[in-house]
Amino acid sequence: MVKFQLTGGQGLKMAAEVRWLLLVSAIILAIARGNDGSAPHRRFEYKYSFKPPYLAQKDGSVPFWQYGGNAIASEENVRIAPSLRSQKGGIWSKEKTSFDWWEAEVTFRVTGRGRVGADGLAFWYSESPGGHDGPVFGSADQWNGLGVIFDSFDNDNKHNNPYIMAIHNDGTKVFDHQNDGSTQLLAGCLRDFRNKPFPTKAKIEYYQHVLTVHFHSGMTNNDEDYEVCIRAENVVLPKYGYFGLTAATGGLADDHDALSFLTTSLHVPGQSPPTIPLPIDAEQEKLAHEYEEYQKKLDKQREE
Ligand code: MAN
Ligand code: CA
Ligand code: CA
Repeated sequence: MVKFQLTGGQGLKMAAEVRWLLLVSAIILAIARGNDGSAPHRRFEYKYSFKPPYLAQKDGSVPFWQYGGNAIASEENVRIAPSLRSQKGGIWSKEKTSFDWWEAEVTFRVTGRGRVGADGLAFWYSESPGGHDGPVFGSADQWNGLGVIFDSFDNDNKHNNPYIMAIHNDGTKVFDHQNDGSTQLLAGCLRDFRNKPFPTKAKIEYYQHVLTVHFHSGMTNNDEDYEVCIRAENVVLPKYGYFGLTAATGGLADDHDALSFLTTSLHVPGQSPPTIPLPIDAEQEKLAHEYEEYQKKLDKQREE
């Protein structure tokens, strides 16, 4: 029998080379992960969120948001447009964002008696608020930013609605309502979101210029049942913007209700942190103060 054997010296040299190679590839992998592999740091952004209970306060206001048109807010939800003809409504964050990347989870219901309903609901991230009586599902046209539109009604009669689509606008595009924006969309997916047993949900993520839209059909109340609807790379949105939801009806109508809007800012690991954190004592003092102010406001409301 012939045995192949390396001399002791060669074996050691090989082992050292293999180890070196492994180390180098591990370092390369680690660097690559830092750029796009590792999970972002997440922070809940209460100033860009609303949810029940006490979504609206007694005076009808939604903290940190303004709404108008035919929108009505209650403690439970915001009816952005009701099931009456030619209605338009909208709700927009009062403040412009100050973080680069984000995720917004919108829980909503589109419901109506008809086999067909109209016209739909839109999520917005745009450089300036789009108001509540514009031509694009209640919002202003030629917006600068992103619209994710839940278009119920098949205006172009292509038998492809309800449809979910993302439209990126740099302020120049005029939305083509007659053709359901079919030549303008970045990407989309055919999904029925009307009259579902549980609320439907959309998770819209913008992280390092990648836009992802996940959709939950509302067929279950299981949070695991999200599906990818849109993924687009190299998306460049305005650095900061306002979040909004608008809805509209036309000749046909549905109720368009938003149950919650939850925003999370996303931060690239190892990059400049969002804010310089206060020392724990100062942070607690600040929170205590904010709580006290909030309590005062509640007491005052109760008196009234
Ligand atoms: C009418 C018009 C359209 C609208 C449909 C459905 O045809 O108001 O703009 O899309 O009704 O509401
Ligand atoms: Ca349409
Ligand atoms: Ca269509």
